[in-house]
Amino acid sequence: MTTRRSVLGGLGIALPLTASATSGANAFAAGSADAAGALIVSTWDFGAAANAAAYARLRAGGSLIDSVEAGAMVPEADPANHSVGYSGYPDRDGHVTLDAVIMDDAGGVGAVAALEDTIHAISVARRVMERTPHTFLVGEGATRFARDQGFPKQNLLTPESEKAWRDWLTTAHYKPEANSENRVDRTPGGALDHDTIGLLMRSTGGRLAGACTTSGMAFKMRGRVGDSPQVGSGLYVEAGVGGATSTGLGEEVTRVAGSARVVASMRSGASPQKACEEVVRHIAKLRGDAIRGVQVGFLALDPKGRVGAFCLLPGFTYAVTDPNGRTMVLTAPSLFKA
Ligand code: SD4
Repeated sequence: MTTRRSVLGGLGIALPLTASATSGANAFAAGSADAAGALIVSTWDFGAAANAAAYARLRAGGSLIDSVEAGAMVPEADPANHSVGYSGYPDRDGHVTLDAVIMDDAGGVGAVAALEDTIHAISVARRVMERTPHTFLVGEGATRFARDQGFPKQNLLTPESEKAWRDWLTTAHYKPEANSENRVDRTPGGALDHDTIGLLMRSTGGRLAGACTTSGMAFKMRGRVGDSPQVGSGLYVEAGVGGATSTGLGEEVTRVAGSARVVASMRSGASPQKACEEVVRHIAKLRGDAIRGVQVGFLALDPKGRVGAFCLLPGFTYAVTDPNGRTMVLTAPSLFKA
């Protein structure tokens, strides 16, 4: 065992990393990442619980993909989380529709969008990756595939979420609210909550994988798909370079293929922190007044374990879990003050 320190990019935060001598290639070939040196990052405060599940899965011998899936499943099953999976706020027609993507750094990708009646969209996305010749299934086809794969049909609209939707219908005013993900005092339906989780993980050997899952923007138009399930927008992972994930108003991320752009910037030599900053600045320049009051945040991780996070507005938080399973929730710096 050797001990080294990794500085969380640009933020001046140091985490002890206890790395074993296991080579990355060997660790990956064995299908298991070594928990001794693994690092997990995910979006928002509730990422802490997801990281804990991902860490536990890794410790139990799971692969990187097993672990990111296990992490993403936590908010999907949480009835208190009103926009991932169970109890997610519905679209404006009253249907809860889920978007998810999972990705490794060896070209494995699976995604679903507008999936219905199925809690664990991330697991269906994984089946798309592993059991179909495709990378992305949507709508009725995705839902049918979930049934074929044995995922139980479940009503995701809880009485609380249904009430929120019915209350919202009285005004039908659609205005995404920045940082609603972290509000615990939110009145159901009073805010356009959108609790996406994007989770990135690196093994001791520097291999990477990620997952992103959401029910998207509350009260969205039927058929709307955000950034989250789109490879390159909500998530992108590239071997030897890094991974990135996004949260916030998806349309502003999709417009610029945000996560792929963060990784491209890292490929050109930028640190994860600088890469997140470059893309947020680009969105701000491109969109000008159109993004006033809008939140977009990126989180990035590279094979060395450096972490970057940056957003448009103050309030974007993320959870980092070190190789010993200790988790910190940190606040990302923002481009604008408010
Ligand atoms: C979307 N980006 O569907 C997602 C929403 C989100 O935290 O990130 N919420 O636009």
